[in-house]
Amino acid sequence: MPENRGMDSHAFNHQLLKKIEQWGRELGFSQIGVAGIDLGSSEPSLLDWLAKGFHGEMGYMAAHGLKRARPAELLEGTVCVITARMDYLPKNTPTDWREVEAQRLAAPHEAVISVYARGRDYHKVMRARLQTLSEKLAAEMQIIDPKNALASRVFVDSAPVLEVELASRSGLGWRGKHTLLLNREAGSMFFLGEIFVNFELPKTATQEPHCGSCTACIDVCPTAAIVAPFEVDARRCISYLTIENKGPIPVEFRAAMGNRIYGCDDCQTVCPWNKFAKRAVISDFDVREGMEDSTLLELFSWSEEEFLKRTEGSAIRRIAYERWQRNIAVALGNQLRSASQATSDKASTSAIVAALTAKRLHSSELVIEHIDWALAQLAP
Ligand code: B12
Ligand code: SF4
Ligand code: SF4
Repeated sequence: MPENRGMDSHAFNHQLLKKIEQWGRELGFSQIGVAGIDLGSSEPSLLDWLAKGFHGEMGYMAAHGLKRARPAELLEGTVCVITARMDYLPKNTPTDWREVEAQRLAAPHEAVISVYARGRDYHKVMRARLQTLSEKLAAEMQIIDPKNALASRVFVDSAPVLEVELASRSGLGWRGKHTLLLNREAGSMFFLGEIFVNFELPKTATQEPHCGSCTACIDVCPTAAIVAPFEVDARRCISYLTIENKGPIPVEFRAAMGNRIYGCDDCQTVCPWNKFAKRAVISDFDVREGMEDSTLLELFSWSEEEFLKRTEGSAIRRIAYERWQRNIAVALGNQLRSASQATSDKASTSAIVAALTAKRLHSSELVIEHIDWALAQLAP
């Protein structure tokens, strides 16, 4: 605990928290909280989730064992965690965006990329801003007491941290039945990040849950991935299938993917609390060209070079060109099925068949298998 020139430590820590909140706002964060480090009550359900194999190929989820629920084992000396959330709806999002997203999903030729991935990669944005926040804090601590250095570490979506749990314990919202964090004023369209620190701050109050008897997210999920309230089998989730899964997409989920080619927002767009979802205050999440309102055929025509150019600084680049093509091939198969069933849409049918057949000549085995599946969707 830094010495504080006569002020009692309680008042001092409150004042410091107010400063952190102020810096947070200046850096584009929507809310700051503080959580303790005892996540012991989450350990059984984390272990249960892993034991059921719900993490699929995400080996890193199991690799850290219970360190994930024990912040002080991840960074020695951690006594509390500063949590932050950042709203990410792009600035130009229309008021009726949930209907607009539903219309996109209903138009089989459209390429649907999850809203969070249409702008700059949030890992980069959040990490850089949390790092700045942490540096401001370190400088402040130095002024107060040069003998007490801040030891801290910044996390954004880092596998070893139970982010939703920390955020919910620090009052940034409550955990919805889809397992994501929800907030009365902001829905769930925000990212989470944390700073682990080696000094005490006043813990912020938790929020009451407000899901009530609603089950909209569970009912809407195209692949029944929310196997029970608060429990997602990642292996069934379209977000996992299109982003994390490196191999073939299991055939049983391909039709349900529809035209979703990167991530999925269904359980969030249907959530009544997302009426209150907020636009980002920074421009990093502005939609990049091609990431909204493109057709599947347009995106499928990108060469690897074009893919790399267009996805520079975007989270989409993480899946690389092969998985990008794999995902679009599946969505094109779904478009082909609906176009070939509608007798009036002969032009689309032949354009899709031509694009798939041409790409097949220069693709990897993985992509070829998905192209063959797509071609087989042509109604007789
Ligand atoms: C792995 C991961 C995924 C996996 C698994 C998701 C999942 N629900 O577990 C996949 C790839 C599917 C995924 C998808 C998405 N993700 Co993700 N993901 C993560 C990551 C890295 C870890 C989550 C985790 O630890 N899961 C493991 C399980 C055990 O943890 P849990 O769900 O928190 O489980 C707890 C409770 O559910 C409870 N529990 C478990 N079983 C049971 C059973 C009962 C009966 C009860 C009562 C409770 C209970 O106890 C568990 C332990 O606390 C976090 C970042 C992080 N480091 O935390 C981001 C994170 C959760 N993801 C995020 C996002 C945005 C998404 C997507 C919306 C992206 C998209 N649009 O495609 C989707 C949403 C899918 C969904 N409904 O979850 C954001 C969520 C922000 C928010 N507002 O909450 C995070 C926090 C990343 C970030 N830094 O912003 N994700
Ligand atoms: S992101 Fe999509 S597939 Fe995953 S749980 Fe939500 S609705 Fe289901
Ligand atoms: S859709 Fe309903 S049950 Fe699901 S998170 Fe939102 S309020 Fe909760």
